[in-house]
Amino acid sequence: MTDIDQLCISTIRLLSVDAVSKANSGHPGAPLGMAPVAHALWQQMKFDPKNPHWANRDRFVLSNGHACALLYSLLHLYGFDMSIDDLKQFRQLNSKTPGHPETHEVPGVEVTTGPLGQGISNAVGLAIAQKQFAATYNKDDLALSDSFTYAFLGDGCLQEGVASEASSLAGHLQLNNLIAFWDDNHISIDGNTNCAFTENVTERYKAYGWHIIEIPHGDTDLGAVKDAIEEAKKVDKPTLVRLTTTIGFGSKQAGTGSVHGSPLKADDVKQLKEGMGFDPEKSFVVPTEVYEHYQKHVGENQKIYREWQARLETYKQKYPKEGAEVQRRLDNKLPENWADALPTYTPDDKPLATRKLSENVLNAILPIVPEIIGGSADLTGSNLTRGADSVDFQPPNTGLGDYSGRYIRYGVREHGMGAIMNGIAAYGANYKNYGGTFLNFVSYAAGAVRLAALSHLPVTWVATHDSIGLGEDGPTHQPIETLAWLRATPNISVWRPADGNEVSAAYKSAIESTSTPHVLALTRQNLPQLAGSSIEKASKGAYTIHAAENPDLIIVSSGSEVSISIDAAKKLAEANIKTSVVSVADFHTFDQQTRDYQLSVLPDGVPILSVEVLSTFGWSKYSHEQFGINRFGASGKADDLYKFFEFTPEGIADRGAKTVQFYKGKPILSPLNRAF
Ligand SMILES: Cc1ncc(C[n+]2csc(CCOP(=O)(O)OP(=O)(O)O)c2C)c(N)n1
Ligand SMILES: *[C@@H]1O[C@H](CO)[C@@H](O)[C@H](O)[C@H]1NC(C)=O
Ligand SMILES: *[C@@H]1O[C@H](CO)[C@@H](O)[C@H](O)[C@H]1NC(C)=O
Ligand SMILES: CC(=O)N[C@H]1CO[C@H](CO)[C@@H](O)[C@@H]1O
Ligand SMILES: [Mg+2]
Repeated sequence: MTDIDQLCISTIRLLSVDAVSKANSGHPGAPLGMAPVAHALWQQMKFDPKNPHWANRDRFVLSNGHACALLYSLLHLYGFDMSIDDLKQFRQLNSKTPGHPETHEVPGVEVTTGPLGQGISNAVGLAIAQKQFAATYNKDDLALSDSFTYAFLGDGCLQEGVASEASSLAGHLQLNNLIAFWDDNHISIDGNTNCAFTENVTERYKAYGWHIIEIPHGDTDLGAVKDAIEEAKKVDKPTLVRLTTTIGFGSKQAGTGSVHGSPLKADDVKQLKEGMGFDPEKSFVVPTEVYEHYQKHVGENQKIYREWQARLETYKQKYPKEGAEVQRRLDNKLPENWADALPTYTPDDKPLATRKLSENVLNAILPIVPEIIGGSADLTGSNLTRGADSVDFQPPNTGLGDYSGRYIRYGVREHGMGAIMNGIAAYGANYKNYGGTFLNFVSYAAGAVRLAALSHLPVTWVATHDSIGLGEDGPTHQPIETLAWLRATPNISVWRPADGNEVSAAYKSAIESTSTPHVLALTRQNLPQLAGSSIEKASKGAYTIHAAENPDLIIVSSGSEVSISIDAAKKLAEANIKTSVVSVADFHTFDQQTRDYQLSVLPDGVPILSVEVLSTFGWSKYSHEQFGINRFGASGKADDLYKFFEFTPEGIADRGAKTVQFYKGKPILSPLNRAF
């Protein structure tokens, strides 16, 4: 280790410690332990702090997101948009240095991390996207994409199931562009990892198909880090570097759990600074040589960036068709008029399951929108998520596909799939990626779904078998609370389309989305094509699909219950109860419409009944009375279940009549009209 290396590492350590101390909150342990590897790794990485979204940059993922003071310090030293004042605002309200790294808040943060296990799984998605992009566009004489994905992860990440799912797939896929550093410090919050985490991790990762490199002296051996990166770049597998370090290196609490997540005591900071030759009275100090050292690397990287730009220009001249497509994608624009390809339907078209209608959409748009890639968690056949001409994304040597393939076999790994989808979306290049599973099993991926919403990633869950309508598989498979949970999550579009036009509207919203994840809840059972639906109307989220003049009752419903509700409305009309039906295809989209429009759909003065074969939780937002299923479902034929739970025209009409009776003579405000 040279003097300048030592000075850089000390600076990273002390910036991190000072940030945590000033906030009196945060995690000094891992930044102290990982500063050397961070210093050594970032010197090998390709990125330009002034163009943080450069498509061919190397990606860095801090899966142990609690160590974010380390990341913020690096971003500052390398000249990203991160000032010393930002570091001083660590963990304060509205700062650029939130308590865990948030990608949409901080330039240079590739993915939002903190929930352990997610980051390394996102990294698998980033690596998949890079490989897919490279295989699609690179030419023998012109490589547009040759970047790597690097990740740091701790003992915590390695204990989380999601990381195992994603790592297993990464091994199968032979993602040799993925290089991960395990901070093997034997410590987590409860102290020594020997109390709960004793398997042979490297053997486990070897079994997944990873290449293993061991660095026993991670506190000091910078050369080994450089060598490891070189070696990892040569093998045909993802690499896990087991880097043995000391948590809280240099602190009096070094090597203990107490340094994981508590600011160092004042006297500890003092001895730490003195030991490193820094003035103990000063904070947030960066020696000029340190800035200069990092700036030199930035200068070299900016040259590489300019060379790449020139390469892109050459590419566009030499390969005009692909070049235009690449440029379009880098500009985050969809192909012009792509939405014209979305199928539309009339009531004369035959009844179909919305999962089948979803397949029709995919078959129509996959050929014209190359950035749509997708996959399924081993339910390809029943979820109908694979386009007719799809090639699988697979290592060529398996004979199962190649890396330009656009269909990912996720295996039975919903949570891993969700986190990988997030990583693919975070890669950029306009990727629009979807993953299929049963709606009920989206819950398995709750951690990843929530992070997609928090970090504004436009991923799409194709969630089939969306209710008791799946029938015989029974209550273990029938979602009840799932949509309430998803609709309660901020910033997710949760579509439950009622027919083919609404399925097309749902996909239009999903593909055009740049920052909102989508869940498309689709049926197993056939549904009729409805009179009065259209892509345009459904694109407002909710609309009157069956209108009565001066209605006595409005039924709001979604998906498979819309057509039954329309039949109920006809029955009610015979009993002189004029009933309109509103199809609520997506709460989130409807909530963004103008108040005037919303109130035109759900006006004052009319009692409103919601109808959906799922939990009623959440529907009081749009209705006075709710008809749903607030218990688990049952195993049986779908038709029998609908009868058993009384989701028939008669059963709905009965609740409708009772609603009208109950509200007769009472003043009725639209549920949308509230005090604030
Ligand atoms: C999913 C999840 N569960 C729990 C936590 C709380 N948590 C934060 S750090 C941590 C321990 C992590 O240990 P390790 O990865 O070894 O980090 P180190 O202490 O070595 O820095 C835990 C349990 C979390 N952030 N995410
Ligand atoms: C893991 O297994 C390998 C191969 O058996 C062995 O060499 C190594 O010492 C083991 N590591 C631990 C931490 O047990
Ligand atoms: C939802 O996303 C929008 C834009 O992406 C953002 O402005 C808003 O703050 C987000 N809301 C929540 C609750 O996260
Ligand atoms: C191929 C496949 O997975 N088929 C499944 C389709 O969905 C039904 C209902 O859940 C299952 O019973 C099938 O096994
Ligand atoms: Mg640890």
